[in-house]
Amino acid sequence: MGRSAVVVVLSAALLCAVALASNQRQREGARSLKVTSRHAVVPSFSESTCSALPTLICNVQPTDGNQVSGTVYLTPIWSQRSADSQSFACYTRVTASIAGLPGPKHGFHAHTYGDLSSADGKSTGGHFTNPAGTDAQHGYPGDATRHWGDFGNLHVGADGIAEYDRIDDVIRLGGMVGRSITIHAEDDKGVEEQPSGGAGSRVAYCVIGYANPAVVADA
Ligand SMILES: [Cu+2]
Repeated sequence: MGRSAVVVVLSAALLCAVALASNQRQREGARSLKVTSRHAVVPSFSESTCSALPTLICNVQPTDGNQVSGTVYLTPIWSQRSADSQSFACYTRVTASIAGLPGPKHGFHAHTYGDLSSADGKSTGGHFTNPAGTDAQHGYPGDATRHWGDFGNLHVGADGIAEYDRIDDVIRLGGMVGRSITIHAEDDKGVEEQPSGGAGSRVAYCVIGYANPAVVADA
């Protein structure tokens, strides 16, 4: 094979690897503003009802011995059911900006209880599963099976901040009030690691509550 042919083959392989890594990050929940999946549990709100739903906030604080801080927002968003669909529905956009995580990846979940009384974070209980009580397995947010609380992983950027922004097509905004968000010391391994992704100890947590609209408008 000539030298230029080798360069072409290597370039194609590199492009392939980049595309695969990007897909994996989306599956894990790093960033996806396209609704991708087949979950059909969103309520049939009208656009005006959807946009009138309250924004939720979770002010992240560290568990004992950690230095994590940041904010998570859950906001209603009227969005296409899929990239090529003319049909819209009311989904929840989850955004976060978190400092103080060593990286590279940290499990990011909604847990069952809004109880921050234990310094190690265990008082938040396990993953928030579907309130209807299905026996869904743990997974990443883009997987066919997942818990409501499975938000995947936070990816820490070069600046040390973990940014997260994705439209979640499974959770219902109203069902999240009074639950918690928990950030783990290690990465969430997804469906391979049942029942909760094997993400290790809890380094930060917060209670999900109603955001003050005046403060959100100023932000
Ligand atoms: Cu968790």
